[in-house]
Amino acid sequence: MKTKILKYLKDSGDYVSGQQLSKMLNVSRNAIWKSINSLKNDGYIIDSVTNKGYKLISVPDILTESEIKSGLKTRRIGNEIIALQQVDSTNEEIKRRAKQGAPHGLVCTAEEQTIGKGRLGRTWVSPPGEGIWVSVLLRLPVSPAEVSGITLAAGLAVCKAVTNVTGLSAKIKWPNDVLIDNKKVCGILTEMAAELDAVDYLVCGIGINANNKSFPDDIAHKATSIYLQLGKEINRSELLRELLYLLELYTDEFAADAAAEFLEEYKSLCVTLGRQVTVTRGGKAVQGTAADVTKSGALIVTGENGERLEITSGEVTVQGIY
Ligand code: BT5
Repeated sequence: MKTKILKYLKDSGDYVSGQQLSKMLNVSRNAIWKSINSLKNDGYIIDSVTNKGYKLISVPDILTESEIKSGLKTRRIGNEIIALQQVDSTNEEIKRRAKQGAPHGLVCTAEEQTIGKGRLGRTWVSPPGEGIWVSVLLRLPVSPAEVSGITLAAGLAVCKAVTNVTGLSAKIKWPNDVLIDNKKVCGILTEMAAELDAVDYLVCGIGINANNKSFPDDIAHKATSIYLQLGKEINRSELLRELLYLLELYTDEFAADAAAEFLEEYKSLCVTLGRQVTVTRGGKAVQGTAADVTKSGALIVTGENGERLEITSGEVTVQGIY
C-alpha cells in the first residue's frame, strides 16, 4: 500500500486528499494515515493540511521496496524486491532464493554488504548507504555459451543509466566494468547455475559507487563515484529504476535474438576497442590491439604477429586505463 500511495503522491505533485486516497485504494482513511506516518518514519517529508490532504515535499535517499517500485517502468524485473539493510552479498542472497524457486526478475538490494564479491575471489568494497549494491535473478532462455552476451547487456545498461540520470559521460571497459574519467564506477559479477547445455538461472550482481566520498588507499587511484564526478549526491533509487529498466530491455532483447541490436551501441561506448591490450592466458602474457567484440561477447585481439585471438575470459589489461 505504501508503494501505491507514494506513486499517487509522486504522480500528482500536489495535495491529494485522504478521502481520495482511501477511495482509490479501497481502504479506510485510518489505514492511509498509518501508511503516511510510516512513510514519514522512512524519511519522506510529507505535508499534511486539513481539508487539502497530503503533499510529497521530498524523497529520502533510501533503497526500500516502496521507493524503488514507485515509478519503476519494468514489466518483470523488480516485481519482487528484497531491500535489506545488511547482507553478506546480494548475489549470495539471490542464489539462496533461486534455489528455493524464486521467480525471474527478483531484485535484492542492500545498504551494506559485509562480504561484497568481485570476480575471481576478489573483494568488492561496499560501505553502508553510499552505493547501489544490487543483484537480479534472471531466468532467461539462454545457453551457457550465450551468458557473455548477457554480461555485455548488463554493462551497457549501467553505462547508459548513469549517463541518462547524471549527464556524466560513462564508458565500458570490456566486458563490463563501467568507467568515468578512466576510473571504475561500477563492477558487475554475473554468476550462473547451469546444466551442460541449459542455463538454470543467472545472477547479475551490479555494484555502483554512487555517493561514496572516498575509497580505501589500495583502490583510491582507480575507483571513482558519481558523487566525486558530479560534486553532489544523487538519489540512488532513481538511478536504480533507470538501470533495471534498461537491464530488462537489453537482456530481453538478447534472449529473444542473440544477434542483439545493442551490440553496435555497446561497441561505440567500449573504451577497450582500438587500444593496446595485454592478455594473460594460462600464465602467459600476449600483447595486441583490441579489434572487435563479437555477438557472443568475445573480445577479438589482433596479436603482434597479426594472429587473431578470441578472448572469452581471462584478464585483459588496457593501456592507459588504471
Ligand atoms: C567486479 O569484480 O568488478 C565485480 C563487482 C561486483 C559487485 C557487485 S555488488 C552487488 C553484487 N554482490 C556482490 O557480492 N557482488 C556484486 P572485479 O573485476 O574482480 O573487480 C574487483 C576489484 O576492483 C578489486 O580487487 C579492487 O581492486 C577493485 N574494487 C573493489 N571495490 C571497488 C569499488 N567499490 N569500486 C571500484 N573498484 C573496486
